[in-house]
Amino acid sequence: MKKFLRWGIGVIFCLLFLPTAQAALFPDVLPGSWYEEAVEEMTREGLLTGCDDGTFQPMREISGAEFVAITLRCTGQEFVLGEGHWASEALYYGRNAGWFDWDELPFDGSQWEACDRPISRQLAVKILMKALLPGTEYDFNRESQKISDFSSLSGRYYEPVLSAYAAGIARGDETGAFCPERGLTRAEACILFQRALARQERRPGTGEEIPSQTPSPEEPLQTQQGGAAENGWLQMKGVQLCNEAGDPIVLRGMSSHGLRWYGQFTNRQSIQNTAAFGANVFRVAMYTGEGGYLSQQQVMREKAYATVDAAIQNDLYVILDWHILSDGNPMTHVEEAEAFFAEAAARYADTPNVLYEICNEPNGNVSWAEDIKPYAQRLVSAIRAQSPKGVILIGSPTWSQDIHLAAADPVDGENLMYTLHFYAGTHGQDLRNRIDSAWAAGLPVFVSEWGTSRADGSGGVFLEESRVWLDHLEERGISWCNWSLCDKHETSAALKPGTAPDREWTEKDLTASGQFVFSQFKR
Ligand code: DCB
Repeated sequence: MKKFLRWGIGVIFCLLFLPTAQAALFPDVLPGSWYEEAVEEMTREGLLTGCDDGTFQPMREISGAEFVAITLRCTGQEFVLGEGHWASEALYYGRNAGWFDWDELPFDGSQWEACDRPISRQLAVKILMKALLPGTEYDFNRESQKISDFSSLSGRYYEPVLSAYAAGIARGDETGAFCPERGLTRAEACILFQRALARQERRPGTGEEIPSQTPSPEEPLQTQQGGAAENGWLQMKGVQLCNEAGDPIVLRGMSSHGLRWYGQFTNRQSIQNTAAFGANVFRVAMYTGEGGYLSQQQVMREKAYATVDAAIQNDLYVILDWHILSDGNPMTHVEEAEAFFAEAAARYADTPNVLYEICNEPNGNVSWAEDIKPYAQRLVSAIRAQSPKGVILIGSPTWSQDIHLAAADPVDGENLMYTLHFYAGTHGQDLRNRIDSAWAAGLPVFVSEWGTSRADGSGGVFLEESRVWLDHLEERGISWCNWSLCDKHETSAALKPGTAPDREWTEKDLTASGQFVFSQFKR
C-alpha cells in the first residue's frame, strides 16, 4: 500500500486505463477541433480515458510511460496496473518486445523519472511502428526528401520514421520539419495512434489490400471546411493544404466562366448563392486572350478586382486566374503577367482569402523546362515581393495535365501548388494515377478546374465518372473548383439558360451538372 501511495499520488495525474469504454466528453477537448474525433473514438474503444479530474489535457506533452501504455492497449493486450510504477508492466513488456532500447527509456525498477518525462517524437514513432506496423516498407530517397530537417534525425531512427512517412502516419509541420527531438502533445499522439490503427486494418491479409508500388493515400483526412474568417491564411504541410492553425483544409467551389462573357454571375449575389450551397472557394477566370485582359486591361482588371472583393465579402477563398488558353505559352506575355500580379498581390497582401493562379492551361508548343518553369519562377518572385504568404497555383503543359513534369523539376518557393485540370468525359484513371505519382514525389496538387463534360465543355453529362474523380480527390484531401458558373448552353454550365444572377437560387435553377456539383461542396 505504501508503495502504491509513493508512485500513485502526485506523479500520475492521468488514469489512462480505467476499464471503462464510456464516451465521455472532456471539457477541455474543443468541439470541432482537429483532434476531437480521434480522442472520442479512442476513448470509446477503451484505449484511453481522461485524467482523473475529468479533463483530457490535449495540449500536454505525452510521457513515455503513457505512450507505451496506450501502445500496449492498441496491440490488443490487456493493460495491467504495475507495481513500482503504474505503467511498469507495460514498460517491461515493450522493452522485451524490442519496441525501444534500454537507454531510450531507462528504468531499473526504481528510477522511473525518465518514463514520466515527455517522450521525443522520434522515439514515439519508433515504438508505434515497431508495435503496430512492423516491417512497413519505404523508399529511402522518396521519404527522406519529405523531411526538411532530415539531417537532424539520428540514423537509429531512419527506419521507423521513414516507414511512418511512407505509411502516411508521420507528417511534417508547416515547414516540412519532423522535429525529432521535440515532444508531442496528447492530442497529436491520439492522431498518430488512430492513423496507425486504421492503417493496420488495411494491411494485406487483414482487409483491403494496398498495392505495394503505388503510394497509398493517407488515411481519410479530417478536413476543415468553412471560409477565411475561420481558417485564416493557408499554408502547405507537405502535400496537404492546411489552414492557419495547421489543420488540413479542403476548398471546394466554382470557377467563373470568362469574366468578359459571363461576368454577371460573378456579382455578390451569385457568389453568395454558391456559398449558400456550401462552397468555400471561388475562381475568377480572367481570360487573357480571346478579347480578354490583353485587349482591355483596365476594364478586365477592375472586373477581376470587383469579383475578388465580392468573394471576400462572402468570406470565400478566391483564386485570381490568369486564364491563358488560345495564348498557350505563358512566356509570350510574361511582362503583362508580372505587372498584373504584382499589383494584385500588393492590393491583397493583407488578405488571407486570395490565391494566385498564374497560368490556367499552357498548351501547344510549350515546354515545362524552357517556358513554364522560368515563367513561374519570375511570377513567384513578382508575387512574393508583395505577398509573402499567398498560395500560388502553377499550371503545366497539355492544359495543366503534365504535373509529372513539374514533379520531376519543381519551382523554388514556399506555398506553391500545382494545378491539375480534368474533364470527366475525357480524362480517367491515367490522369488520376499522375496525382498519386506527383504526390509520392512531394508535389502539392490543386484541381483548380474540372468539368462533368468532355474537355471541350460539351458531351455527357458524365456524373458517374465525376463521382469517381471526386472520391479520388476526397481521399487525398485535394481541393477543387468546377467549370463553370454560367448559364451558357453547354454541359459544363452549372446554371440553366436564363438564370437571373441577382436573386437567390434553388436546385431548380441548376443544370444536371450544377445539381451534382453543388451537392458535392460539403462531402
Ligand atoms: C479548358 C479551359 C476552359 C474551357 C474548358 C472546357 O480547356 F480552361 O477555358 O472552357 O476547359 O473546354 C471553354 C468553355 C466554352 C468556351 C471555350 C473557349 O466551356 O464555353 O467557348 O472555353 O473559350 C481545355 C481543357 C482541356 C483540354 C482542352 C481544352 N483537353 N480546350 O484536354 O484537350 O481546348 O480548351
